[in-house]
Amino acid sequence: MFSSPLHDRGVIARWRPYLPVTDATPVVSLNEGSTPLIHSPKLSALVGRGCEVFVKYEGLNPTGSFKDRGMTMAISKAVEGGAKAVICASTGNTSAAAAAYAARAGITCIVLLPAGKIALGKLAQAFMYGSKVVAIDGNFDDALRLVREIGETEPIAIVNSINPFRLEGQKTASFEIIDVLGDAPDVHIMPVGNAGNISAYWLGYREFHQLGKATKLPKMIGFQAAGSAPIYYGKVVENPDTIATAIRIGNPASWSLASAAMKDSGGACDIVTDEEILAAQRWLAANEGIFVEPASAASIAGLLKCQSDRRCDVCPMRFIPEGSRIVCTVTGHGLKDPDVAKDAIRGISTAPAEKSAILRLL
Ligand code: AN7
Repeated sequence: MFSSPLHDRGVIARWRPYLPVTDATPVVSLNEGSTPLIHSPKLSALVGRGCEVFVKYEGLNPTGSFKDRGMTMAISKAVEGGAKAVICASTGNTSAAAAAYAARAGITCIVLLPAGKIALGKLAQAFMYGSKVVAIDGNFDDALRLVREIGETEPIAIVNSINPFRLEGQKTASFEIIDVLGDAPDVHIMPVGNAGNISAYWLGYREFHQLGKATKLPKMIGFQAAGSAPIYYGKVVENPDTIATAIRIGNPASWSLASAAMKDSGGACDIVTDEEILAAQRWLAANEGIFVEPASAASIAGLLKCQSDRRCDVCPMRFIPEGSRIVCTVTGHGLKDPDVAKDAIRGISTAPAEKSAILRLL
């Protein structure tokens, strides 16, 4: 199977033949991608029935989320097109990636954020990477609408996932999974917010399948947060709400592409509650040593919901078939959102600086 010595030079270097770039494209990269696909024995045991579960740990990208894969493409193409400034709306991770890659390219980055709803680590990134930050009195959907309006009249390139180069970059995660497993998995589970990423994975899986690099296509199962689940409910959510602020989105831009991915693959769109998300986040950190942000834990919460002893009303599969290879994408690093970990920190024990006192506490 395909193995490349370019894996440490970023997704454009590694996957160049499959991306819309030419020799004239100035590659703006932070060596993103080639993230680990970690086998999870405990999740495999939980699912049972001979299934094997792997976690695609996208939090290990340069800015701590999968957005870097799309942003290396979007910023490279923006610079190729002569852009001096880029703009995005974001729930935090897109803006972190846009700010970092724009800094690398030496161009201006403007980010519109829903005020008060951005995890602390992501807000810190937007400022540290030197972007112009505007917090709007509205939610992500309002911010994206404003970005579209600004893009119509101003000479500023939009780097949200409505920019098709974003999905092109993000599809490389599927290529990497096929590269490691030697084939596509049977089932792929991931969180859905603005719905670009699941659309991009499906693009990547289909492309490698058509090229004969995979013998099958996975069933794509997307999980939305119960309070922000427009695709699941089939209607725009005016006031989306969830602890998983990354996917607090009521009117996803890639709605139809994502719906097609889930339907055409024989998968499904389902929901997980905030309680299920937080429990899965803690479980994954404490049992597999993988700390992810709440939105990412929606994948794991979703997998637990798909577990073999619970018949699913939503999914045409009803059960995950015996012996399935399952990949869960965990999209962002746990350190992005330190505030949600505060409850865990509250249990801290204090002791005088003496060995005996410490041993008494253990
Ligand atoms: C950690 O940063 O939409 O379904 O503005 O940050 O492709 O939107 C983030 C989305 C999942 C959902 N996990 O992906 C943004 C933004 C994390 C995320 C998603 C996001 P999409």
